[in-house]
Amino acid sequence: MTRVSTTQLRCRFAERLSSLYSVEVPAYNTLVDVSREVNERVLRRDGATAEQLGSLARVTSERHGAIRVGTAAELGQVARIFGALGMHPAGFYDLRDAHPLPVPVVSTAFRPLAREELAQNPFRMFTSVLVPEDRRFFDEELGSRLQAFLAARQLFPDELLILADRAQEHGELAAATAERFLDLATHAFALSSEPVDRAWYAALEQVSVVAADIGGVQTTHLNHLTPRVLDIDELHRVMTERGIVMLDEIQGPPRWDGPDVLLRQTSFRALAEPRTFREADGTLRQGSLRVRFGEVEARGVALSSSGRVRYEQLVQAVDRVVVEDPGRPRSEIAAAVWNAGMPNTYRELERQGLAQFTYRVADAVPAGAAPHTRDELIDHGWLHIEPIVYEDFLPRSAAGIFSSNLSDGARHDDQQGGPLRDAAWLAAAIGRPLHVPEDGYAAESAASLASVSERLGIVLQSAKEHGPSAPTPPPSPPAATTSPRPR
Ligand code: OOG
Ligand code: NI
Repeated sequence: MTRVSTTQLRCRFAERLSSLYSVEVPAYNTLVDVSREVNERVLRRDGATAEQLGSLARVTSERHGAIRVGTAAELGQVARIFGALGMHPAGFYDLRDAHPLPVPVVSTAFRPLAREELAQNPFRMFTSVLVPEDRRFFDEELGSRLQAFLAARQLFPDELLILADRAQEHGELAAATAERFLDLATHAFALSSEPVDRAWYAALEQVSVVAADIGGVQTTHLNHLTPRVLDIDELHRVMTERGIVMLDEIQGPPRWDGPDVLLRQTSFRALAEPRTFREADGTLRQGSLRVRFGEVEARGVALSSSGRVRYEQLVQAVDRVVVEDPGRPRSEIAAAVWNAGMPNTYRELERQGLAQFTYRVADAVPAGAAPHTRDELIDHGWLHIEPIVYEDFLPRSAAGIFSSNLSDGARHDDQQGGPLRDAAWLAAAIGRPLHVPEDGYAAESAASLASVSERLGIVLQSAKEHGPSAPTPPPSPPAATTSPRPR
């Protein structure tokens, strides 16, 4: 009997969701088509270097989705479903004090962790869970009603969860069972045609559109499905040419003189989708909701912990100069700040220990190469460095993506404290450990250096991480600025 492995289940699930979303949100197709065109063009333009951060095959089929659930219990169930697909929780993001708009959720991403699994299919799901106990958003009364509503619904049928556990336990399912599992899993993330209770939805919308999207209905659904492109500026240009209005801002690092770093994302605004509403008197009426949108992303090299410190400093420097020099486009300011404050080659990022790389011994290393340092071997061309691609998300970009699609602010009372929701809380809700992205990249780099050391018979030191030395952003008058909090 044919068996379907968790890896194959993940590939098929990603394809199923893509087919589903292309029917539900047709503009997604345009995004996918343009992404493919842009990727092929970049490959022709840049040759082999285009594939330094992943093969064209991987990048072209690469997607991330986003879903939102209401409770720790629902999150735990989601973890079982994704566990069956070889996707594990990585990273913790708190969007409740996000700027410009706070969102009453905390998030993680489910994704494959091992390099080989990522190469097969890196499908990941940004997953947010609502915090109805957070009094900065929900008063006592609304918060309790919300909790009762959420406790009474069932997002995932028992059969789906049982099959998920079976797949996880055995690492595979029989072919027919796999089909059943994929049908149920895909259906669980489809937009429901069940009528939406108008008054209840509206009450939550007063607090936050995201709260209404999560807790205003009996089901969950995919919020977006994001293709990856090799040149996001080019994609932005082509989409605009085709008449799809993209948001002006690209979240994350700017276009600058250096290589792609971490993650750059942009989206088009949520489209009105027809939904049926149940009115207070019980009648059904057609209406529409703008909740789901299209997003696209470009991925770059992962940073080390000192690189992340540097990144945060640059983010703050950009914010500062934007305030001081409101006439100048943000993208221009950001490029100047980055060019001044971040080394603009892989070689230099590696030398300064700011970004993460793996190491490969060149084909022809002369005898006598041995008594050299890591730097010397690289400079002689005997040791090649290869960037490790960033597989995760950025809290500030996520906040920007959320808020870019919210028309108005969430009700938010800063006088109230919020309940503690941290990585440990999330891990407990899920019932399994949370992968720490930075540790993963560091370990991969260190393992690669160790194996190269062994091969050459010498001990190679990794780049000494530079301390959080301040970069040199363009000078700014100290008065009249409030430095934003790091996020
Ligand atoms: C998630 C927003 C964040 C990303 O790629 O950073 C996100 C959501 O809207 O549910 O998708
Ligand atoms: Ni996203």
